[in-house]
Amino acid sequence: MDAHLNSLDAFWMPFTANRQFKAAPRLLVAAQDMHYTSHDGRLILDGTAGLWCVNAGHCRPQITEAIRRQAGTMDFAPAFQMGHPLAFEAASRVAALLPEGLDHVFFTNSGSEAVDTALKIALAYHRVRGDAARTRLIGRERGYHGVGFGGISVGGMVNNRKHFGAMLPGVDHLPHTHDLARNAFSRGQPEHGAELADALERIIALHDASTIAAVIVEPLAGSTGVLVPPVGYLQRLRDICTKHGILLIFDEVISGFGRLGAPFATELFGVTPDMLTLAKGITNAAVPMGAVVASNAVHDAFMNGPEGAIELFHGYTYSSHPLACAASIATLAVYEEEGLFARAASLSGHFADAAHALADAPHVIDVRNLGLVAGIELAPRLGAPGARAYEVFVRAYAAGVLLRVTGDIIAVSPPLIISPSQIDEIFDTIRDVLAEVQ
Ligand code: PXG
Ligand code: PLP
Repeated sequence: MDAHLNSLDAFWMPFTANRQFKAAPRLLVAAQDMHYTSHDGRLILDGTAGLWCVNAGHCRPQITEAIRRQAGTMDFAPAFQMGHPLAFEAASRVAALLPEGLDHVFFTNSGSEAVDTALKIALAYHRVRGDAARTRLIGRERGYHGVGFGGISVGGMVNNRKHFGAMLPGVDHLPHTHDLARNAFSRGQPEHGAELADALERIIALHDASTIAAVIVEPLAGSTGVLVPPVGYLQRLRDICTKHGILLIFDEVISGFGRLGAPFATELFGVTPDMLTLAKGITNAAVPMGAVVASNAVHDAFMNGPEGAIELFHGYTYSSHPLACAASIATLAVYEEEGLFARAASLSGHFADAAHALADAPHVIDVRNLGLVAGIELAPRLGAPGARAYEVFVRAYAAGVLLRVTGDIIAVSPPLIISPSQIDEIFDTIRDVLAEVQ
């Protein structure tokens, strides 16, 4: 076909109402620190850190320079039976941010690939230990683990699953922890719901522990509307998994890298999984990258057998891509030099106050928060679920603030460099917009 460079037709957009968008496009053309610039020249305050990923703010010179430098030094190096120094350095630096014993990092290019990788490692782990009957995987309702076949199988978002057939066999789901009747307007962790973890015991009683490989959950569920774990829930999952020899995987693609006011959710909650999955903030989103961090016990189980044997038959062309490694090393340095995880913690009180001030705004049925994440749930319009929140999103963008909505829930997750007055600007804009929508 002829190339019509200004046509919007060729790009099939992900997770987008393509026809609606192309009729009234919203294009971003530049970004710096807390702001995007739109194609019509407006500054847009970034209330979502891109898609929960630009934790240090946009176009930070230290990160941009590291990528530029690496692009001119070595564009690509194969990672299969070859190595390059930045891959080892990036892995060491990521491991150093995590609790003792989570010391081994496998690189991918996205969160979805990280999830599929972690599930494959879990299956292979049991097999290399002679426990090959452990093949069952347990996810959770309202979980989001990306869009690979593994991720949608253990995930719990109906629309992401129902179009795609049978997916992986042998998957069960825990109940989600969202409970407005008991926990609406909780500040921080909700009080009720630790007992929902006991559903795992019932799944185990049904199938027998000897058939179950792993449980995967987001410590804080982001995509499905900011579901904060009830007090005691994650520890109870950990205890049950430990008791039955089941691996526990925390998907920290969103909760990692300071989002919750700690380096990772595992540290914030004091619960240590056997593996965790990372992406997004690992490079400040400047170059795509994901990772699986494995416990020493998981990793070491593979390091038996003949020395010349490949231990894990898995990897991507772009695992540990040099530009991603350079971006990650620079990103972690910015986080550390600017104390951004501690900054997120110190801003979280003001952020919570600003979010909860919306409790009496029109349509609001819940406000919940943790660290620098807030979910504001709206009553759905009769017969049109999601329509009200979508209108809030469109109007807020017109008013100069980028939000993210899922169903009728507004999610706020700004870069960790945000100022208190910018926090106010986001929530004031939401309040103004809520007063306008029907
Ligand atoms: N796990 C979790 C917990 C995630 O949040 C993924 C895996 C997949 O990562 P990739 O890099 O393959 O997209 C995610 C991604 C949103 C939104 O606004 C959330 C994500 C991605 C895009 C939009 O809710 N989370
Ligand atoms: N498809 C074909 C035909 C390939 O050759 C490869 C990799 O060599 C892939 C898919 C996988 O691509 P990637 O390693 O980027 O995930």
